[in-house]
Amino acid sequence: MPRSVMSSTIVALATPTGVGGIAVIRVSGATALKVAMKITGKPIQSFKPRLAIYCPLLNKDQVEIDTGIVTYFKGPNSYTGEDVIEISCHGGYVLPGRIINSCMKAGCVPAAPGEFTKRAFLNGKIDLSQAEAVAEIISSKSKLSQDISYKYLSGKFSKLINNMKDSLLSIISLIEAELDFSTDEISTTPNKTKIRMVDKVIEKGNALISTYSTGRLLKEGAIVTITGNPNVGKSSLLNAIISEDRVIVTDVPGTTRDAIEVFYKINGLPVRFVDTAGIRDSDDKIEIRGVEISREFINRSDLVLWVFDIGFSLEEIEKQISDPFFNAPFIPVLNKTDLLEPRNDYSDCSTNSLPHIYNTSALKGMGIKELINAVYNTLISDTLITEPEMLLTNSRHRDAIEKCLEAISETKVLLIENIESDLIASRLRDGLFELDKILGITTADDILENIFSNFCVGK
Ligand SMILES: Nc1nc2c(ncn2[C@@H]2O[C@H](COP(=O)(O)OP(=O)(O)OP(=O)(O)O)[C@@H](O)[C@H]2O)c(=O)[nH]1
Ligand SMILES: [Mg+2]
Repeated sequence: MPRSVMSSTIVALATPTGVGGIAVIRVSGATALKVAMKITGKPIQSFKPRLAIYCPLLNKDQVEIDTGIVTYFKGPNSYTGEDVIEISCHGGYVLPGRIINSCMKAGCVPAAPGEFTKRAFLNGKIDLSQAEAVAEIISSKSKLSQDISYKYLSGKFSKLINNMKDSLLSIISLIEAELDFSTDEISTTPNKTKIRMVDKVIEKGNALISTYSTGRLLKEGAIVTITGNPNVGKSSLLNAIISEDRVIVTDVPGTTRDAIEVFYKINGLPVRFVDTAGIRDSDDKIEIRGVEISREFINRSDLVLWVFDIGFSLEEIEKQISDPFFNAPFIPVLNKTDLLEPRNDYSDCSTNSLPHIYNTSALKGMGIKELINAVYNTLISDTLITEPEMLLTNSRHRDAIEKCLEAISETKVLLIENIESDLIASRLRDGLFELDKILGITTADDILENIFSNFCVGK
């Protein structure tokens, strides 16, 4: 069954809505050239592939309302693989909408989110992982994650997956040939060799999977929650980290009621710092809910800054951090150290088995740089420093690789035990099927719908 019928010619604004020098409107489909003629009043021979022409732009009543540049891309040499026209007109809130209306009068329908890229995928211009990268490039929040997304778009990731596929196919063809022909007809490959081949694929898959935690952090940003008792200086610490008075600080315990997320980049790593309500028992309905929300954030944090102030003795802090009330990794912070007598410095006191306690003064800006460095170093593993060729950023891809490895690891067991079976080839094919899902060759339609519906209109 065909995945979709692409009979309509679609139109959408490709640039953001609003005031801007130029807006770009994109039209794709079989009647794109007709649309170009209608909205410009120019004859068909004016439009040559890849030639930008300066021409009048007409409204739906054929009245000239602007002049602009129209470029024709003849399919299949276009973004979508279909005939495409790109109209560059003046920007703003009104004019692009009027040109789009004119295109609709000429037979276009409005494009659904991601429909241009979906058509590019369905027409074989790009694979599914590349299509996903288009959305990721647009939504990137850091240079690093944009760099990774571009590696996907340029096909580096697809190449890795295709290499794994090729290796699997070589093993499958060896095994299937041995099942189909007798030993007189073909020479058999020792199981040891086949196991080595399977191992190589498993190795490649595991290497990719090991990059996921860093890749995900770079793409989505790490969640770093600031917790601790009321009034220890959590909000002050957040303000000091981001060098901005972003959240409310008062001397009244229980000031922060809600979880407040603040986006910040450390050496290009996107981090969502979350300031939360101080943890304590309370009868106040709002505060109780605030504490619940704090706990929810803590549980899904990549890192927690667990803040104490100098009202706590070293023994109390050590007792608490040796038995944390949550599961996430954490950095203990002793704040308000400006109020400490010099001899009471806790920084070198904590025992070796416990995490290092960072001393800060949010008020005086002391120890903040060191704390930021510790956050960065804790979040980023060595993988980033050695810059692997490719970082896995997408949980759909990770799941597929994991399922692939699961299937082919089973075949390894059968090969080791010397069990000749159709099951070996069949499980290897299951592994292949999982890799094909990444590229969109065997991806279910509902998953495709879901992927493209998360795009913006016009891409
Ligand atoms: N001396 C000193 N005072 C600080 C420091 N950090 C915060 N404070 C003061 O401690 C009080 C509480 O600060 P907040 O940042 O509101 O504390 P919090 O932990 O967010 O408090 P809640 O939101 O109520 O849980 C304020 O009066 C701050 O000025 C510090 O490093 N040194
Ligand atoms: Mg606060």
